[in-house]
Amino acid sequence: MTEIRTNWTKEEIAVIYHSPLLDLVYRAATIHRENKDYSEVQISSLLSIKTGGCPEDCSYCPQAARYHTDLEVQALMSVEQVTDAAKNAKNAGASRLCMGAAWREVRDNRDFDKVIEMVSSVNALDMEVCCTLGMLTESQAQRLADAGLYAYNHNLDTSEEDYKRIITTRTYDDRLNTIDNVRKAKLTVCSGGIIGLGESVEDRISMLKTLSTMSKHPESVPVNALVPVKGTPLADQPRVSVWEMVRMIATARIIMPKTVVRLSAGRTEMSMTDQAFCFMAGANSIFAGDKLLTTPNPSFNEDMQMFELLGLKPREAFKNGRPSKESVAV
Ligand code: SAM
Ligand code: DTB
Ligand code: SF4
Repeated sequence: MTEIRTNWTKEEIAVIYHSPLLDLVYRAATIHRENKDYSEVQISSLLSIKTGGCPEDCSYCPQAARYHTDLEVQALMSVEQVTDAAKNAKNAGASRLCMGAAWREVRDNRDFDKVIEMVSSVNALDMEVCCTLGMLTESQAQRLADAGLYAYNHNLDTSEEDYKRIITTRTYDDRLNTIDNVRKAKLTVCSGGIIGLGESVEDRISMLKTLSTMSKHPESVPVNALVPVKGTPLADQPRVSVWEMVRMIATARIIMPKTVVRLSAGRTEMSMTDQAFCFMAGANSIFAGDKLLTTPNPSFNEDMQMFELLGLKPREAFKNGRPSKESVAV
């Protein structure tokens, strides 16, 4: 078994990232096969439970109130609506539902009480429940855990050095602090980033270093390609090439061998061959369903055809135990 290291240096990560592409993919694929059932892919379904009107200034995000995007703002959904959506996602083959809210942070109010009910009700369907609600205190993380939450998503998005260029309304330390609070509540951590924001390769390596030197690696690392949205400051960013996605995924796989690496936003622009390369490089999770939070995603049917063609199979829920057990793996 591959050793799990939390002392990676930027230099070591850079050597891996810049190695000849096919060597990189071969090494990542080898590690993937040693550590995981490489044909199993976790399917998460995303649901935007509260859309738009966010006070933050994340320059990639269509949901920030200050940018003029064509987004329809929607108040918090009802518990019934969320439960119905979760049943549909489960029937379509998703083992995890990730509920996203366009909030800066969670507040201890009636809306949070409602989210707690949503978590219990989706958990009762035997699905892994994930939330991404912005910043959290330790006691809020604990309340979510008590309600049956499995994972909390909180992305670093880019490097610490590059953060202020992308977001000014919060700091990198705010982000790391929430991730700590999530860990203290014994939830699993889902944290990754976006490529194509105009960052340098050094920024990508720096973000990978932050993730891979956490005292425990995140159980999932989403790798998003920027979906440029009209009205946001990053609307005119060129799309990243698939080879950059492959390099990010393969490097993440090599330095965090047990982590679920999610090929996240940006799949509508990728061919099946492109995606096959990402799976070869160690990606073992996707977001499935026609929509991410607010932007399009390939349909379930297309994805199932791709799985069939590539010989991949959806991973069942709670394969590594429930969070109430002491040692939850990924
Ligand atoms: N408001 C919460 C927060 O920021 O943590 C949760 C929702 S937020 C939309 C979740 C993540 O979506 C962001 O951290 C970012 O990584 C990703 N995201 C948002 N807009 C994106 C875009 N246009 N392209 C790719 N990823 C995006
Ligand atoms: C993650 O890393 N990517 C997802 C999820 N975590 C919450 C969100 C992608 C959002 C893409 C833009 C949108 O659809 O609004
Ligand atoms: Fe708000 Fe999250 Fe979008 Fe930032 S990424 S504007 S915090 S919804």
